[in-house]
Parts: sequence; C-alpha cells; structure tokens
Amino acid sequence: MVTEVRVPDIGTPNKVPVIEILVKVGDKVSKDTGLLTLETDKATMEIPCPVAGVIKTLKVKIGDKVGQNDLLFELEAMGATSSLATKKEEIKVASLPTEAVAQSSKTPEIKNAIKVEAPSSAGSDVYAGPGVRRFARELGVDLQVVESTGPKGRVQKSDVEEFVRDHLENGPSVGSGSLGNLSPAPVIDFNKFGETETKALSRIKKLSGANLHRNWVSIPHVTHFEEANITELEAFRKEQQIALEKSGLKFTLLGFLIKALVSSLKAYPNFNSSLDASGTELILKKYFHVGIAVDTPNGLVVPVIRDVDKKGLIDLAEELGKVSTKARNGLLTALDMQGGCFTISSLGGIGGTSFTPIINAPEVAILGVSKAQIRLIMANMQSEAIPQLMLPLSLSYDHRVIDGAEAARFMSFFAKQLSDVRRLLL
Ligand code: CAO
Repeated sequence: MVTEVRVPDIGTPNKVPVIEILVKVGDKVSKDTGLLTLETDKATMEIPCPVAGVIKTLKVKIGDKVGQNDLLFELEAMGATSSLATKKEEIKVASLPTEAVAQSSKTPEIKNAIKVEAPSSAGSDVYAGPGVRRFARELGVDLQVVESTGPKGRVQKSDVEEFVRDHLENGPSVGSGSLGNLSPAPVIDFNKFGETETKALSRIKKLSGANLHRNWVSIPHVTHFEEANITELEAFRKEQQIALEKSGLKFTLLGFLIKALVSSLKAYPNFNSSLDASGTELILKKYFHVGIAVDTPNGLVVPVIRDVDKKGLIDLAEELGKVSTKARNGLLTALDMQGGCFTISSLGGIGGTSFTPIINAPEVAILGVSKAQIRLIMANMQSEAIPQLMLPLSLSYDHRVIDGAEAARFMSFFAKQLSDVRRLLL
C-alpha cells in the first residue's frame, strides 16, 4: 500500500526550505527514521517516517520550500500503517547556532509537543541538522572538527562521512592524544599555582590545529632563510599607490610577492606539486593557485587566489583586498579555501625578523615573509655601504620532495625577481 508522507504542523504558516534529504528512492526505512530536514528562521526540524516501508518517490529536492500538508514522499508501507502525515510530536528540532535552546520557548504552541534536541555543549556553535548530529554522535565524531561544505557553513552528512574516510585512510587526528610512543602530555591542575580561566578554542583553531599538528609531525620540514632587496620595488609600489589613491585600492607588497612566486614556480616546478597518496609519485600542477594566510579574530584561515599567473598586479591587489575582508568577516566558504598550490604567510605588517612556517599539506612548500628593514649594504661593487630595504624570507619545504640545493636556487631566483621590479612586469 502506498503511503503519502506530508509536512506536519511545523508551528509556522510560512513555507520553509528543505535543507537535507536523508533517504533515497529504494531505501528501506523503519518507523521514526529521519526522512528530511526543514529549516525555519529559528530551528532545523527533522521529519521522521510515520510507518515502516520502502521509499518509492521523492516529491521534493533540497532548496524547495514546503508548508503544512505538502507532499514530501511516497512509500510502500510494510506492516500496519498508522497515519499518513507525520505527527508533530515526533518532529526533532535543533536550534540554529546563533540561537539558544531557549529559543524554542518562544513558540509555545509547539514547545510541549516537539522533542527538542538541545545542541550539545561540544557542538553548539556548529550548524547542522538533527540527522547529521545524530549520525555524528553514532560514529563518535565531534562536529566541531568536521569541515563543512553546506550552504551557510552547514555540516552535511557527506562531510561527516568524508571526515571518517579521511581518518581511516590517514590515521586519527593527532589533536590532543598521545602520538606513537611519545608519552602523553601531563595533566596539570594549574589552580594549584594561581588563579586561572578556561576558554574553549574556536572552531577554526580546533580544525587548523589538528591539521597543523599532523603536517608538523608527518612532513620532514627544513626552513631556508633568504633576503630580497626590495628598495626599488618599494619605491615603485609607493609611487603607484599615490597614483591609485583615489580608487581606494591598496597596492600591497603581497601582490608583488605573488607575481615573483609565479615565475619562480614556473622555473622550479617541483615547488608546484604534491606527493601522491602512496608517497612514491609527484603530481606536478600546471595551474597556479596561491593560498594567503589571513589572521582573523577566530583564528588563521587560508583563502586561495586562483590562476594568479593570468592576473596583473592591480587585479591581484583588488582580489587580495576582497578576500581578506571576506576572511575577517567569517564569510569564506570551503571552496574559497581549496585547491591551493603554495601558501604565503606574511607577518611583515606586524613585525619579526624570521619565522619557520608549517607546510600546508598537500602542498610541499610555504613562504614566510617578515618585516622589511633598512640595512647598510655594500651594493654594486661600491666601496661604500648604502641603505637598502631588505625583506626577510623564510621558505619551509618538504625534504622528501625538495633538496636543500634546489630550495637555495629557488629562493635566490625568487629574491632576484623582487629586487628588479622590471622582471615582475615581464
Ligand atoms: N615589511 C614591512 N612592512 C610591511 C610588510 C613587510 N614585509 N608587509 C606589509 N607591510 C606594511 C604595509 O606597507 C602596510 O603599511 P601601511 O599601512 O603603512 O601602508 C602594512 O604593513 C599593512 O600591509 P598590507 O595592508 O599590505 O597587509 P599585509 O600584506 O601585511 O597583510 C594579510 C595582509 C592578509 C597577509 C595580513 O593582514 C595577515 O592576516 N597577516 C597574518 C598572516 C598570519 O597570521 N600568518 C601566520 C601564519 S602561522 O600562524
């Protein structure tokens, strides 16, 4: 017998979007299996199956807007049928991340009838439907460390699956536990020594921390230091900045670094590569996408500027401005941060003489940039030292892929590009 599953009373007269479909045609479902998730302004709601059966047809797709009594599914019922429409008592609700559980009390007409799924403390600022939360819970996955690909940063079931697959293939995260034969970090009660305050790490810090730790312990890093004479470049940049003043564009050093990087990657293609999963072959990339480390209030993010070889200095300046604003406003999507070939991490605007950046795997090298300083240099065989603006550079590279001599040549080439601004314009 074919049973229709329709939208029950969801406590609002408005149509609301379908944000997840948790089953497909042919799936055998039991009574109360979550079928799909709807989203109102305040909460996400999972619609459970009213009877056991086999899904025959899907009448909606993700993004469709539905209201009370709209047809969602047809299913071939197995055994006794109870009701055609799902009862509102069975709907599971999860508050959206910005809303506290208390939000539900604002809708008293459904408050007593529905089962409220309180966001667990360990996932409260994660945006995910009840079905995905339950799925993650069943697998023991902390949603805070799962990378989201859904709209508005929503974690989807496929994200949890990808996370588990990655962990099975690459081993567990080395986030907080012990590592191999290393003894675990001691657990210390710091209150014995004085007053303390405990603060949770941000979601970005947890995610990037696990990746940084994995990259740090799994890649044999070497850091090579170099200096570039950017006296001419800086004079040219300042001149152009004045000319561009009215446009509001910031003609930054970073754009020049990206241009110099493209020529260096073309001259030394091993730096634009990744090791394959077996670690025995090198995948050389013919495209040039550069990641830029951006410091945000919630932690470090690395948006990727694509096809930098096809862009001029002004295009790059514009895009850098837009992408760092987007990053600081927390609006980057997962796609904005994928596909990078090489990362630049610039602390030059802040300070420091050098640092050892951690490679952003699966890339094989990363460039750290520190604060340029005026120094007295014996230039052009002159007998006198003249003041020059010197830019400190730190290249960390994967020693499995790149030899020390190759790194030294790469950096010397890169520094030469920066020291003669005409080369960058070629
Ligand atoms: N040496 C000296 N001065 C520098 C410089 C350098 N290498 N790089 C930039 N500056 C100066 C600029 O001239 C500018 O000065 P004015 O305001 O007087 O014009 C100022 O610093 C700001 O520069 P900018 O607007 O061009 O920005 P930026 O290129 O320094 O940085 C960005 C952009 C997104 C990289 C940066 O904001 C950022 O987030 N940096 C941190 C990245 C990070 O955290 N890396 C660490 C990763 S490991 O944890």
